[in-house]
Amino acid sequence: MSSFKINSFEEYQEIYKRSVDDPEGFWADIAGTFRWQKKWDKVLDWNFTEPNVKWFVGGKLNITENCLDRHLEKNANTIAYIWEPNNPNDPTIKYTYRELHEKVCRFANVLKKHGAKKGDRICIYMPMIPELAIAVLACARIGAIHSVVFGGFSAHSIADRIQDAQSSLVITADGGVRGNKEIPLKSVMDDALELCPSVKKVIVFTKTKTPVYMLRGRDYWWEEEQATVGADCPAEPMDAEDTLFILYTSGSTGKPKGVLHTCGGYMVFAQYTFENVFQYEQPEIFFCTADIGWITGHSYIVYGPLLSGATSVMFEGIPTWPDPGRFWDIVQKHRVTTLYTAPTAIRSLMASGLKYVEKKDLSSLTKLGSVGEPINEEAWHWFHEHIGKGRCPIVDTWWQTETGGILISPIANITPLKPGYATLPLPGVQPCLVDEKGAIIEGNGVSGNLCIKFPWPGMIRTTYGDHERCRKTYFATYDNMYFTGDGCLRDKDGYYRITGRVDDVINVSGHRIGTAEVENAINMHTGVVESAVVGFPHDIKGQGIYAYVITEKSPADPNLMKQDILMTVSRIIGPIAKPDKIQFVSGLPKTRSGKIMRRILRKVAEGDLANVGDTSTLLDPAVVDEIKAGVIM
Ligand code: 6R9
Repeated sequence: MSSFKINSFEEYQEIYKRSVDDPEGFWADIAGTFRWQKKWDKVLDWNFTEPNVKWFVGGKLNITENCLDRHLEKNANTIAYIWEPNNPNDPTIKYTYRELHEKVCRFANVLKKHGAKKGDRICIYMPMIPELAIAVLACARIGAIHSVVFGGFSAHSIADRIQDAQSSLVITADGGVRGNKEIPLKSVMDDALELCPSVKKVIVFTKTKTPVYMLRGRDYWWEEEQATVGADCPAEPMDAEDTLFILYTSGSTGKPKGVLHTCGGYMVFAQYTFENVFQYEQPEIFFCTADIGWITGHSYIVYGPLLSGATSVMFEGIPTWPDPGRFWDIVQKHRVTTLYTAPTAIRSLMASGLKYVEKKDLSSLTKLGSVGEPINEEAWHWFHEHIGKGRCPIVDTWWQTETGGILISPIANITPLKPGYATLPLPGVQPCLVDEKGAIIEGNGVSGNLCIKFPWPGMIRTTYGDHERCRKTYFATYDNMYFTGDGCLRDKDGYYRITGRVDDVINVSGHRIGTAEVENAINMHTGVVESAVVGFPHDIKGQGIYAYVITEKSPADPNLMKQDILMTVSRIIGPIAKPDKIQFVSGLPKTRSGKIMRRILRKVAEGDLANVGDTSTLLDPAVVDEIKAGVIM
């Protein structure tokens, strides 16, 4: 396959060194293996102060030519996707690269027919069906910017994202199914669209045959439209630094931000990381269990595997339906070789017991992967022993929406593993640990805040519509460095272990949720005066959400009030942001300047009542005793 695959640990060390000594030469060699309509003039232009980062300046390309057209000559009949439906009794659908190419081109023509053009923002709100990948690629084909919104978000969240991006077109489905739950996607979208005058056209795919409202002149059926267009759609020439997509993610402040990625750098980084970390080779079967609504799905269900000409399994459902053996059934049925999943899924399947694993034929597996949150050693060992049968390496891949692809991870079968460690940076990635004052901590056996001190092609370029926010969030904390928001330790061997967020972001089942976002949602409830939200350790989810809530008057029916608050959060954000625990309090621990001391609230939520620390600087230290007395364990 490609010429940039690392073959041994010695080679890793050599290549890593070269990538630091000569980053431009290193990345130019990798980029040279792609199909460019015009070669770049300059590999890299950058500063981290504005910030302004440009890769492959002056180059022209279309990522879909690299994902699809490039494979047609020799591998047109290779399977691109094996789609596994939610209901195991429904038929599997397989698409070859040739079929996928045709479907993407056809749907791209539908988008064009409805006025979509280069630079337009298109919101995609769909279930995990092949048409979601097709919609994403069709946008890229014509140079429109896709903004995929996870199917579990509420109308309110969708509206925020559509308004922020000023999307003009929406692609959705009548409904979706996950487990035994049906999600009325179009109906949720209709509610969102009441608030979104920028949207002129909506294309609706028929999935569940749920009755839907179809507004004349605005709403069109996917199936009908695609019958009216041809299958030939030349790829729009894109500048390497033209926008490929926006993906919204939570941060410390209330409003999710639109992380923006560009065509050239993201493309190079997605394939480079996919092939190296997973050491992918045809005819392996790669199964990433993420949803395309998150970055993991963008990079390792859509772009990375397709760029590599890989065969992937795409799964519509959830790991626990019809029973907690579903992943293993899929592995067995499709002879999956590489399973890339999240610690939260592993812990939940582990809790269901071995009876769901024992009779399954997992002999096809050769590699395992983990992403989304730190993997605890118990889950690591269970995954290694009971799923990988001791013979499959686990690549614990650390990265973020903002990084576009994997930054720190073992390379399968090459990097010596250590449970709980993301191990070493990929060549081309220069991490460092920084202390509170911003000084780089050298040497091993140290810990600090994780930063990256040199650009990599897949990195965030801006936050959509608000460059200052991007600068402040990622480039202003420390001079000349990208700040990840994660804490990290580097052990005596130089191995990295990510310890979790150091900002006000909670990682619930691998999903990033901003505490401020949840607080804003809780505060929307009429009876609520103020709230404070913190994370606490949760056996399955990694972190759970603990909310301290001050109400106007003491609730007559506290249980009902809690239900109301949960409903409110579901409406405003989505079910994933619902607090696990709600404690009613009469006040919050605040400093004299009015800042909530979250450190104290975190300690209480963790149940570590003895170690809340110094409370003498609080406005009202007595409130801490009340909070401690009412803690929900
Ligand atoms: C890809 C993705 C990013 C945050 C990140 C960190 C946590 C992701 C991890 C991990 C420890 C790993 N995270 N992978 N922590 N080990 N292997 O998850 O992107 O949704 O943006 O979340 O997830 O805290 O900062 P995103």
